[in-house]
Amino acid sequence: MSENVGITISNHFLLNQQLTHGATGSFTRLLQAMVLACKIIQRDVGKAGLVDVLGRVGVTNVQGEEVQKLDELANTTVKRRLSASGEVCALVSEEEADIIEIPRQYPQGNYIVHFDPLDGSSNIAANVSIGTIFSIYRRLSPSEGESTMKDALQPGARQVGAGYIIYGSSCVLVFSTGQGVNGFTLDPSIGEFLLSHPNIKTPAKGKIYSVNEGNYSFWDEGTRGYIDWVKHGHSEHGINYTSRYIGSLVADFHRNLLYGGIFLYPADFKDPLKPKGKLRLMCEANPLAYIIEQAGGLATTGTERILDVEPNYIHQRVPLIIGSPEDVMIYQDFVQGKRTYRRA
Ligand code: AHM
Ligand code: MG
Repeated sequence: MSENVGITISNHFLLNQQLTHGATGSFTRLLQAMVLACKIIQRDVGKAGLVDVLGRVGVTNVQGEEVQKLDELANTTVKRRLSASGEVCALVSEEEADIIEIPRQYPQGNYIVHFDPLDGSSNIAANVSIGTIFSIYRRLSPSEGESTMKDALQPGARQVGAGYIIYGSSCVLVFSTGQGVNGFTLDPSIGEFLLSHPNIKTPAKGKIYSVNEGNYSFWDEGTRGYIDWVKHGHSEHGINYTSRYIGSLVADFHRNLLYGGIFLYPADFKDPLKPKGKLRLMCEANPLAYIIEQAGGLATTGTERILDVEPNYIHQRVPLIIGSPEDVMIYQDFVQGKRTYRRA
């Protein structure tokens, strides 16, 4: 175990800043604002059943889904804290249709952050783990006036940092700035995130597969073949996969990151003319793809590395298959027709 286990997240940021030649502290201030936002959201999530924040408000967000009060609180909190950091020039939220401009009273920084303020929010009423996901880019042309759609639509490979917070049995923040992945757990008694999971590496192969099998009949043949093989073919060799699916992306991802395995949200053909994924490229797939690659795993659409997908619009959806490298490679073989399986 790293001797740094137990250090505070602020200390960790400062140590990293000192190691980065020429660092100005801007990025550290941005991360600290994100951490503060998440502590506030954690407090609100923890009180969900006590105050009148639980339940629907009867409006829909830009994705056509019902927005819940906690989504709005989380969205406002992230927006306010990041804007006030003075380090961002624009924000993009899963909850808002357009790029969010930074109010004039704050300095304009050089970073753009995409975020999903409260992922898995349909689970709130059942007290299931939910999370916040964020993805950080440097603007393409510093100090050239207002940031543009071009700044907001960079491929995931250009991220300079990404992370998520899981509001679960404990509150854990996992992030990477391109030098491995670290996890911090909130100690509520002192209000600090402490390094609890240094240098996370995902197992090369896992036993867990996580997918909403209710969509089975709407998948492409390769995906159906892969899941059939996972359930029936693989066990013929004496090794069994086990199924785990929470329906809360951060929670499903976090478990598989630590234990090994594969998470799939493939495109479905409910509309045969328009196959599409459900998860969003910019605020869900890219940040988790960045983290899994930093942890030794892979993330693909089935045919393309997630981090190489060229974004066309900020709320673009994409198939996401992510996890242990050997498991993801086997899935790709099925989707690309190099492997097939039919149950006898
Ligand atoms: P959202 O709560 O931001 O809308 O996120 C979408 C959620 C993910 O957390 C989760 O992986 C997925 O939707 C589950 O979808 P389904 O219910 O179709 O299995
Ligand atoms: Mg989401």
